[in-house]
Order: sequence, then structure tokens, then C-alpha cells
Amino acid sequence: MDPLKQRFYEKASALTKEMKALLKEHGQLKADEVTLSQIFGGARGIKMMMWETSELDANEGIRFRGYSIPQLQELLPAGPLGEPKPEGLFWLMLVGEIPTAEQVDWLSEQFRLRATVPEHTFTMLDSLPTDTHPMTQFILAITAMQTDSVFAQRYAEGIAKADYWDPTYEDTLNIIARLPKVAAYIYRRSFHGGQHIAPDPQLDWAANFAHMLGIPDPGFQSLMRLYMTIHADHEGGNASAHTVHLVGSTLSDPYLSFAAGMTALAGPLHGLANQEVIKWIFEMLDELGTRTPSKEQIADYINRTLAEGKVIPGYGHAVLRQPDPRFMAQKKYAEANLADSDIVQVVWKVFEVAPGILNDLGKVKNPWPNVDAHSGAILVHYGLTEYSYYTVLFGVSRALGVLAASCWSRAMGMPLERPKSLTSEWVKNFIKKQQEA
Ligand code: CMX
Repeated sequence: MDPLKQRFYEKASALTKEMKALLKEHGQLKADEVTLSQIFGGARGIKMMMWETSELDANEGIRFRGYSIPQLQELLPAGPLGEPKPEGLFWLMLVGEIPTAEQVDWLSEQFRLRATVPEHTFTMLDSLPTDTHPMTQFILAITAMQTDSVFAQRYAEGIAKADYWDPTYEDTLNIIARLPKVAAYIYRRSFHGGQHIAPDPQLDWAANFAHMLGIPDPGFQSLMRLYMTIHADHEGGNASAHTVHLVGSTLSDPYLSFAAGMTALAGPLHGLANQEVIKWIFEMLDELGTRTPSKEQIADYINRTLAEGKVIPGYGHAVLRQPDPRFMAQKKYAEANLADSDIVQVVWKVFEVAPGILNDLGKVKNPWPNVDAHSGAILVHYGLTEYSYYTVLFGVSRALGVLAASCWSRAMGMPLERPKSLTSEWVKNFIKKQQEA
């Protein structure tokens, strides 16, 4: 057994045993109560699933196994320009321990060794019109690779439930290893005439992805390490993570459950917001006829967007109630590396103006920027201007968290997820009975 798998097995066996004993004794304790408003309001805040890899606090933002983003930047083994290698975050999320540089190098090598994509995936992609949305191509490519699922194969052979975690781990590492190649292929066929770039075996996972996209700047490689780290996980309740969890609970294999999660990420209220933000900014600049709008012009444009009944993309969040630390990490990166970029300056001016306007609406619970408000401007600076591709980058990163969490779900023997739905008739009867009581 490889060292990471061995460590995961030890950790997962111990925690599963501990949780079984806790549940036996305390299983009847109430962890939550649910109001009708929560049921009608998108299940906000209802505690209903286990997710080991990260936890979201409304004010502090995301913590991965207890570590904030600044702490990860301090503690995880880093690339040449100082940003953490996402391999280290994956290790941390999977086993709860900060890895050494040697362990991260071992994992980079694992991803290199497992990166062979079945040829029919490329044949399938090449059969699609090149203007097919990159997220559609991404989802189809993940599904096409499912022919290689170790989980599906072992399940068909008759694997015992206690062993589900093992092929889930194998699929997890294989999928993460292959995604950069597949995602870069989609980018190059969609926007660069199908001129593909071979992987560079000297590079770590994120830097190699940057290389295959065709942007050789070492600054872009470093940005990709940061980007792939901060987008990796956001606890279990967000739409993409929850979808992976739900579909995985049917024992649909990691390829299929991850592809399902990516269909959720492709929605504009979720991951697609990163393309919507930069599209909205470009439209604003075109309409105003300037690359350097004033704060007053931006405020006016925000008000016009709201008057048209649209949301301001990149602002608001279902859980967060402060500026997203993932936004702040990108802002810090931009301040250090590209402070004089026009497009970045626009993002910062929107940050100064939008929260006040959204607050004044009186209904927006969180007027602050989320992760998607900043990423596009930095990508544009490095030459990655094709914004319909941005959600694919998010998706490659998100694989790290949701697949590590899938390993935990299978190791802990999580059952088929099946919450209860209600009819309006039930709600009316329930209210009547409560009033009579
Ligand atoms: N612009 C305008 N109105 C907004 C808004 C925004 N950015 N954010 C919230 N609102 C509105 C909602 O549409 C809602 O209006 P109605 O009552 O008229 O329907 C009201 O404020 C209350 O919403 P909320 O409780 O504050 O927010 P929700 O939890 O319902 O929704 C989110 C959260 C992210 C969908 C919402 O803030 C939004 O649409 N933001 C813009 C899209 C975006 O950036 N999504 C990316 C989120 C991060 C991610 O998942 O990747």
C-alpha cells in the first residue's frame, strides 16, 4: 500500500470506529431544528451531512482541517515563487496532517504517473463543435474517462462494503492526475486551434497545468498553485460538493459523481459566477468607453444592473457574512504582483463601491465579494482572457476537496442520502395542527 493510502486507512479506520461508538451512545441527541423558512429557503444552515476536509465559518471563511488560507500559505510546501503546492492541500484534506516537502514531491510524482487519459476521451472531445461551452466539454470528458473507474470495476466484481474506500482512493488520485491534461486539451482545442502542448514532467501538478494551457510565465504557474489551493473545498453544503456527496452516496463511482458535481458548478449562482464577473466588467468598460472608470461611473453601472433585475456577480454568499478570504488572498497576490493592471484596479474600485449599494437594498444578507469577484481580472492580466473557460479552472481545483471527501464518505460507510420532501398540503396541515395545539 502506498504511504498516503496507508495513512488514510489508519486515520479512517480509527475515526470510523470512534464515530460508531459515539453514535451508539449519543445518536438520539438533536443537532438541529428546522424552520419552515429554511425548508422554503434553500435549506440554508440545516446541519445534515458529514464532511471532514474543510469547514466554513460565516465570518472567518473557510478553514481546511482547521487551517485558514494565510496559514496554508505559511505552512504548506511551496513552489519556487512562494505559493503553496495544491498537492500539499490534498494531502492535508485527506489525512489531516501538513505534509513534508518530500511527501508533496511524492504526490506530484504519483499524479505524473497516473496522468494517462484514455484516448477515446480526446476522440469524443474532438467530435464536439469547438464552441461547445468548456464546462460542457469538461463534464463530458470526465464522464468519458469513467470507462477506467477502478471503483466501478471492483463493484462489478463484487467488492465488500468495508473495502469501498480503496478503489475510491484509486479513482480519486487518477482523476486528479488526469484533469489538467483534459482541461488543457479543452482550452487549446476551443481557443488555440487545437495546438496542444505536451506535459512537462519536471513540473508540479498546478505548474504543469499552467504549462499545458500555454502560458509559460512563472508568475502564472505560481498563480495556478494559489488558485488551485484556494478553490479546492468549501465544506460540504455548497451545490457542487453536495451534489458529489449525494450522487456518490448511490455508489455511483467517483468519475460519475464528480461529473455530476461539475454540472452544479456550471450554474451562474455558483462556479459560473467567475465568468459572469469578468463578462459584466468587460460590458461595463465597453459601455462606459474607458478602461479606467471612476468610482461614480461604476456605482452608476451597478445601480443600472440592479434596476434591470439582475444580480451583481461575484457579490453575496449563502453562508459568508464578511469579504471572502479567498477574495482577500487573490487581492493580496494582485497587490504584490500586478498592482498597476487596469482590470485589477477596476475590481478593487467595485470592491469599494458595491458593498454599500448592496447593503442599501436592505435584503442582501452579505454585500461582500466572494471568491469569483477577483479571479478573472488576474487571469486576464496573464493573458487567459477567454472567460467562458474560467469555471473549468475552478472545477479542476474543486476535485481536490470533493474527491478527498468522497474517500471519507466511503471509508465511513455513509449510506444512501435520502432526505424527506414535503407538499404544500402537508405544510398547511402542519400549521393548522400547530395552531390548534
Ligand atoms: N446582487 C444583487 N442581489 C443580490 C446579490 C447580488 N450579488 N446577492 C443576493 N442578492 C439578493 C438575492 O437575489 C435575494 O433577492 P430576492 O429576495 O429578491 O430574491 C436577496 O438578495 C437575498 O439573498 P441572500 O439571502 O443574501 O443570498 P442567497 O443566499 O439567496 O444567495 C448567492 C447567495 C451567492 C446566490 C447570491 O448572493 C448571488 O446571486 N450572488 C451573485 C452570484 C455569485 O456571485 N455567485 C457565486 C457565489 C460563490 C460560489 O458559489 O461560487
